[in-house]
Amino acid sequence: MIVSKTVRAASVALTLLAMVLGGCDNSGSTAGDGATTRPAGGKQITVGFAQVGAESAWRTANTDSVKSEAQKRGIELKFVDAQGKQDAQIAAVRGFIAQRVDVILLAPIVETGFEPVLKEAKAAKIPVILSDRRVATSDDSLYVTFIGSDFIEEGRRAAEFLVKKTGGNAVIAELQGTTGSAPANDRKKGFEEVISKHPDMKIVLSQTGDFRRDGGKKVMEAFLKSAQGAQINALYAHNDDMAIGAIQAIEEAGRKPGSDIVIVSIDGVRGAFEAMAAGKLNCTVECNPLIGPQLFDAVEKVVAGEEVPKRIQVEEGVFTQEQAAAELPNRKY
Ligand code: GZL
Repeated sequence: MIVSKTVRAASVALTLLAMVLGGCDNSGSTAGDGATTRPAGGKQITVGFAQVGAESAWRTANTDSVKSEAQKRGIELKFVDAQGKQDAQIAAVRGFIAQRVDVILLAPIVETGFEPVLKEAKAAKIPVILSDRRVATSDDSLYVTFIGSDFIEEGRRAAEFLVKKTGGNAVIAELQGTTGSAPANDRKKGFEEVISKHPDMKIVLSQTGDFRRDGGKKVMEAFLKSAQGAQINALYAHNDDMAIGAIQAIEEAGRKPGSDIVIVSIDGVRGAFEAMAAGKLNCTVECNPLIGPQLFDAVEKVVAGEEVPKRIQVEEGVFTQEQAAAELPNRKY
């Protein structure tokens, strides 16, 4: 077929325009340095990722894992940092639907309120993969799979450590994660399930620090100034960042974190291992953020029309002070 030079030039310009607009839309940049290489022989896959925010070291490691894995596989990643706002996350998903991405990755900030936009994605025949956190829905056709940790088990492991460390006798302060989020709900549930078997272990103060270091510090300062402050001899923090903030508050109050107040937290970030090596944190329950490879294995299966299990677990361990120094060099986040 003979195509005039003018028509060919116009179609090249239009394709280029579409690629430029698609790569730099307001939903963020493509992965890594923006360059994406088409996988050998494969269709260029485009994924939209609506991330929670950048509230903790865990989240930063999680974002890096997703971006670097997309880059490695030549997958175009449209990334949105929702900065902890659910309506921004919902708007991002709507944007991905409008851009007709191949797959949507969603790390839902909270468990509820996402069903309407998930129904829109389903109506648009764009598969959704839940990353890191789950949504509360009775209709599991709204997402292909949920890839994340077992937060209830993480809460149990934190409590089991504290039972052993305190001999089943503790006055506990609790720093909760983001209100309404699956990790906060489930870590509380798993922890309480275990301590309910120990009548001398009581949570006397509990409040959200929103998974943030400054939140943990601020709330712990208030706990220590409260009427029960002097009795607190154990702290359960839903993540390491809040524990690290609380450690600062405990020291500023003239008490010794890790001994006057036994501290257990969750994530297993580098800062937790440094705090344990310094004797200021007693245990961190690992919650692995490096799920980029598992997420994109699932993306590629979905695009290829292959089956993906509804639930993909992330394996993780528990680390105490005694192991911290030796384990530190091995930590990848
Ligand atoms: C858990 C993740 C939590 C981490 C926090 O999978 O959603 O959110 O525990 C992070 O550090 O902010």
